[in-house]
Amino acid sequence: MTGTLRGADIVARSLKRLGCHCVFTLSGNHIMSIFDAALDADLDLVHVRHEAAAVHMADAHGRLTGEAGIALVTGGPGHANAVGALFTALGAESPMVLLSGHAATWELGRGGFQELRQADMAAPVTKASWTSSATETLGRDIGEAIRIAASGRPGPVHLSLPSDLLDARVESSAVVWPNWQALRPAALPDAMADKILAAIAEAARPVIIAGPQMSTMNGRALLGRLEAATGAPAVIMESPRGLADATLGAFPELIKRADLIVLLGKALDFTTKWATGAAFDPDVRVIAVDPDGAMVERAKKETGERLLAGCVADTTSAGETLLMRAKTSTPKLDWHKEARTALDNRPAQWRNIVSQTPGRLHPAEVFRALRPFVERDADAVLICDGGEFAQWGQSMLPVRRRLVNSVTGSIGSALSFALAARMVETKAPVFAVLGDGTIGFHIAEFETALRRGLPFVAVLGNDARWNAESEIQRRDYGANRMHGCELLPARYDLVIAALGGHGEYVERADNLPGAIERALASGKPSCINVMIESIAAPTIRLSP
Ligand SMILES: Cc1ncc(C[n+]2csc(CCOP(=O)(O)OP(=O)(O)O)c2C)c(N)n1
Ligand SMILES: [Mg+2]
Repeated sequence: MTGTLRGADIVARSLKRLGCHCVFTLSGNHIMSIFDAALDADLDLVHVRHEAAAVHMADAHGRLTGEAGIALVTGGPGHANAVGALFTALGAESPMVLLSGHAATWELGRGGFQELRQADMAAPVTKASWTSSATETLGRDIGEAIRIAASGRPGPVHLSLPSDLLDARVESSAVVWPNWQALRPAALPDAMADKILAAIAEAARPVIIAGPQMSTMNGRALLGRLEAATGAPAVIMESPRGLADATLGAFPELIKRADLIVLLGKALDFTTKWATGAAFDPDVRVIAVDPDGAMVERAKKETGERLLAGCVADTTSAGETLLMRAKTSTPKLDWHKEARTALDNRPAQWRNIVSQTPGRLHPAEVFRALRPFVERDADAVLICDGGEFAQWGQSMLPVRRRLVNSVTGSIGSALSFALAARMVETKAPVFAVLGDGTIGFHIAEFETALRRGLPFVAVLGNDARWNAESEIQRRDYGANRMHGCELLPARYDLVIAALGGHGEYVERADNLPGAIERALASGKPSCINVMIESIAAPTIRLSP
């Protein structure tokens, strides 16, 4: 006698079996059976205030742990709210799965409650997207979703779960449990690794560009070792600002001189300006190593004869193979030194730049004050989100663990990221640097953080405007045509205090260190509302 099992229990148990103990979720009719099943399966439901926030949290969990984060939302409107946030996870190459409740199979095509073509809707922003079709195979579907999310170039996967399949009971013996094993990574063949290393050795000015997937502590460490072994500066490109990402210092001047670019899991796209045109030496050669054959093909199409080699291989394993076989190559000391000088370059005047407006700080003043707090703990997590203000933070705060809103440039994820980061990192400080426009997207997640006892410090640059877009108006249409981007200089700190968190209001630079200290000491989710000047993001050049 084997007994029967309910679909929802199969889902909950499968998640547990696969090591997913925590699910970021928002309730809804279609998924209440899974909430019920979570009790017996001992799943921790972190319930949030907007479905997109659940996706952002699963995204942050995926990026920080390397293991798939799970978001669970209800069908129809819940799913629709969640989908936009998948774009961020896709751009960040983050392993995560969105599980959405779904109208019952018997309702489909008949105007069922919240019936929507959910899988079609999520398809463009996921690696795979489908609807489960039988109760018996729900577990297998979940295993498959997680496997796809974590394999090759990681990314989001969507699975819709019709409510009748979740409610149905099936014989336990008929259940197909997930049999998840990571796919063996596609290896970089030794001969190809040697060819790439030889090309790097022969090049005078090689640069290695890695994709967002490498933006983890392990990924950064691997790139650091590869750089040391080959003498080729290795950078991660994960910002929509592309070559002009302030994190990369005077990168445009460096890349223009490169004679070889090795793309290590970095898709040739708008951020790299397709390695073509005025930003590059017309003869620069390119090597593309990518988990996705389509990206190798794209590199061939974009660079033609200049593509020295292209190979499908998983990024981390390719990096490890290169490192293992790089031992004999000779580092290029001069080029490497020049490159590091460009990448680490920050204008000297940033050290003493001060605001010209009473009652408002310059962004550089904010990050000069924040830097010692970030540097206190090597495990600190930094989150940067929004427009111009956060760019200063990205540029001025060196950290090992950083989450940005991805090459998609989709703003609004910072608070959700901070909350999820605190669940992963229980000791070191978590700082979220964001703009006043951006905080509005998910400010209610402070309530989630308070309810769950998850402290972090949000450093809010309040210039009472969506400045990134204002700057575009100033540049393209003129200072007298700037409109539709102004906001109130609102007291977001009081909003957070009213929710029960810790709020600080700062108008003077000398008050900021004390405010940061108090926010950290409060042990609460905190918001330091810093009134700032509207200043464009920095651009960094070697010579002024
Ligand atoms: C989801 C989304 N909506 C809109 C935009 C366009 N956008 C990019 S930055 C920005 C302004 C951000 O304002 P704020 O957070 O106040 O930062 P600031 O630029 O003022 O420092 C906007 C509207 C976007 N990138 N993503
Ligand atoms: Mg702003």
